[in-house]
Amino acid sequence: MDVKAAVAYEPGKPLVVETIHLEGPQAGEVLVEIKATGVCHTDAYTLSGKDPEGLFPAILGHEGAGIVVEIGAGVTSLKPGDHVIPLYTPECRNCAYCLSQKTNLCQAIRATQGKGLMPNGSSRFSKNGTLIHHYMGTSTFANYTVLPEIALAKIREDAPFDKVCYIGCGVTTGIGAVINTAKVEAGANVVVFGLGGIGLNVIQGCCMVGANKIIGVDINPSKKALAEKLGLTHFVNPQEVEGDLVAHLVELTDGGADYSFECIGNVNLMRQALECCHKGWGVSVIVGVAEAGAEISTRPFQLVTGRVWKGTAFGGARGRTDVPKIVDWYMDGKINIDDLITNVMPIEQINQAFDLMHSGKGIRTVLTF
Ligand code: NAD
Ligand code: DAO
Ligand code: ZN
Repeated sequence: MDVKAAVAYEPGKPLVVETIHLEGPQAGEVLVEIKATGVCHTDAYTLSGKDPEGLFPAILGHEGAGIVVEIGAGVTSLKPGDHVIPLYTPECRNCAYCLSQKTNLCQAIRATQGKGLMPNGSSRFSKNGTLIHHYMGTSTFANYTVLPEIALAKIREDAPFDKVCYIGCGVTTGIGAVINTAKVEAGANVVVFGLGGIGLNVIQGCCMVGANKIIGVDINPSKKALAEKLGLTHFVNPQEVEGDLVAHLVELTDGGADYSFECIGNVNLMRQALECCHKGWGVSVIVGVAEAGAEISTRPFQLVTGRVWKGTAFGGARGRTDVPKIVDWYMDGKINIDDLITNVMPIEQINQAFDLMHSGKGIRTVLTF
């Protein structure tokens, strides 16, 4: 079938919105009509050419929501008409990783997903016979896309696509980092580095679990107001701190943070996030994705004296199980998504959406089809 897609032909070049060819779903696969998709920093990172796993040409996009149109042979958990959110971290419930119950990093289709292909090693996208790669197993910058059944979370039908698409990455990553990875408890003091599309969701997660002090660190003061609306108790602009930022944060938290989250992707800030944690028990979670080849460092004595360094992917969420629950939280008014979606525009304006993101204005742009 012909589909409308934003094609990334070359690193660093604008996306081209055009008609391309999409093959129907094969065994274990599902054809989905994408109704809305968010634009995330990870798409921009891959488009920049800095992502060592980035493949071109490709259909980027991993934060979508849509409707099942057709199912391939053997698909049992979904039917045409179901509303779904694509999962870049699938959940097969059958591989050693899923069965371990210790991680959300399902490996069932990892090898082919990383090569921009469907599990049988081929792509469903092409243009004039030339292969176009899938991306993160999702490729939501197209009005129709094909995904493995295990990479789709079925959600309720009254949830608005142009809001809940954000649960496909940012919301789940931020809230999940708090609930699943750090397991922040009521009364905890928390420091969040970076108050963007991820960090703001860490704040709402902290607020949900009843954290005490929720301290946000950001060089952009325009992030303060929305962060406060979501539960931030203290805003720290490092450029206005006299002296050492870590010492300032330790003082603010009466001896160190119980939990900290790095939501920027900067290895120097990852170190500060660890070192502002409380001696003996403070846990620091790395959420931001640093540039390929970057390395973190600290004095080992930081760990010897009880601080713990962790990381999280997709907030530790098991997508098919957890995403429908997060959609319910939104529909029940327990989490705020509306205020974080600062721009909605048609897919034709996708390059403007990337420009907006790079400008630091707004939080999330959602594209509609
Ligand atoms: P964003 O650009 O919306 O937010 C980043 C924030 O950091 C901005 O508010 C910016 O002002 C602030 N900032 C930048 N440099 C700073 C500095 N030196 N000191 C203090 N603040 C600074 O980005 P985002 O969408 O929130 O994504 C954050 C990171 O999370 C990215 O690296 C992204 O790739 C990553 N990410 C990780 C996962 C995961 O599963 N681990 C999922 C999605 C995104
Ligand atoms: O190796 O099993 C694996 C999974 C690797 C991908 C995990 C995703 C990490 C988060 C990247 C940012 C997502 C937008
Ligand atoms: Zn699995």
